[in-house]
Amino acid sequence: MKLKNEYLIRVYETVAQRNAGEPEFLQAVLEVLESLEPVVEQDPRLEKWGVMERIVEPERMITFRVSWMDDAGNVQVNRGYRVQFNSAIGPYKGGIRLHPSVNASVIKFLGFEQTFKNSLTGLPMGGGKGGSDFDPRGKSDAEIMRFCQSFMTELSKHIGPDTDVPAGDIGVGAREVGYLYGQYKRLRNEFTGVLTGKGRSFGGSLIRPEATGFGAVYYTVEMLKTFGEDIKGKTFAVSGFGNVAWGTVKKITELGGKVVTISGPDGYIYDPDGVSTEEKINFMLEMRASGRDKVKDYADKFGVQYFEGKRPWEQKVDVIMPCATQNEVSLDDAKNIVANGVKYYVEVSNMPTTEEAVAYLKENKVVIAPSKAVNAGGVAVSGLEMSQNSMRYSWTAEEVDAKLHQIMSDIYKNSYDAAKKFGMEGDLIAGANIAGFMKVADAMIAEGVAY
Ligand code: 2IT
Repeated sequence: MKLKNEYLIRVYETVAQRNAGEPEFLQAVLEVLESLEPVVEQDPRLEKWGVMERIVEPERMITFRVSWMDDAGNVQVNRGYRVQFNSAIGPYKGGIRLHPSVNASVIKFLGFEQTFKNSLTGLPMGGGKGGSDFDPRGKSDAEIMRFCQSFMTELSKHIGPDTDVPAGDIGVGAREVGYLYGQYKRLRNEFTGVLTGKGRSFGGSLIRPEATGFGAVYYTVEMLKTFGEDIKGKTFAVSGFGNVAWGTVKKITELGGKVVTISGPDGYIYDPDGVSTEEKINFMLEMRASGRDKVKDYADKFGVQYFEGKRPWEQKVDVIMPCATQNEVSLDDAKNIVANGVKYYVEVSNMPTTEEAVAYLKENKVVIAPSKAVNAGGVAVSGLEMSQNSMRYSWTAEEVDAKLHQIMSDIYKNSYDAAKKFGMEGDLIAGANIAGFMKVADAMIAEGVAY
């Protein structure tokens, strides 16, 4: 632990004790506290008003049983979660993740990160996250629907358009949001913007499916500008083939970059011509819809190399963009990245880098762009979906895309400036943490010690 400030050490020790056995949550908290050290030293209000010990403790955490019946008539039981982490600047907002790896630690790390990310967008959204250890892989459409209905039956008691607005995340796309929304409406008899990422016909925003990936690339373009570089002609290693990877690949290709890898839980593919034709990019959607979760299907279809059980970080490229899940880049991967002379490392999935890997990349002067800034475009367009729902109106794709673009440029600039202000110019991780934090902290002080 690199913390030196006594107050922060005390705060972290309490968090570590209170959340023992939750490594992802502690990892996310420690990274933020380390970045905030210079801020805490300069601003005595933070200790006086207990901002740090409050901000690391969720306002509320709901855990519930989700029972549902599978197609064979067997009763299945999963565990559901919703963490309502921080409401200082707006209603709780954040996705629902359906994946066997979901547990309290994962949900809390995501909710904690979401608080700062949502603040960075400049839109009035607090931090929340939810999910279940339900595994959508191999489930029928009817099973997915029954699960979503059961999950929402409990969740509906805790959310609302001015209280908490869930959305998608890993394992939750338009289909699942539709089932969740339908059940909420049936229980409440209210047509409101209680979820985002909805289908177009019932209040979804244009560009929401593309938003996370597009936003990540807009951020990357701004970052490259700082170094006098252009995205055109650059090669990219991307992981995953889900919604986020898809939007990222689509926008990189459109702007003249070339993505040479995508991956799945089974391994990765290397496509020297780039995942760049419409057919190839659309095939990512087909692989996702198939529910097989195998990127080998891409290699079989397009006759490219497939690396079973490996991750793409061993390939020599200009820019690395992990788009799959947390801690998908280890110290060994970081060593490969440095050995290959990669200069830019852009996190797109939430907290994709282990602590040791971040430290190694930093030591070796790789430019690191942090996920809570880079992937904020997804929740930003969710925020715009909330605005449109409140107005009972919808913007054109061009209007939403222009707002997304502006938000991402502002996030880059605000992060860059915040780091510079505290003597850490070029540290985009610290910059994002500081810029996201300040707004939430100011609101928490202004609103008094209530939560
Ligand atoms: O991690 C994320 O920011 C999301 N899964 C999107 C959350 C949202 O409310 O759109």
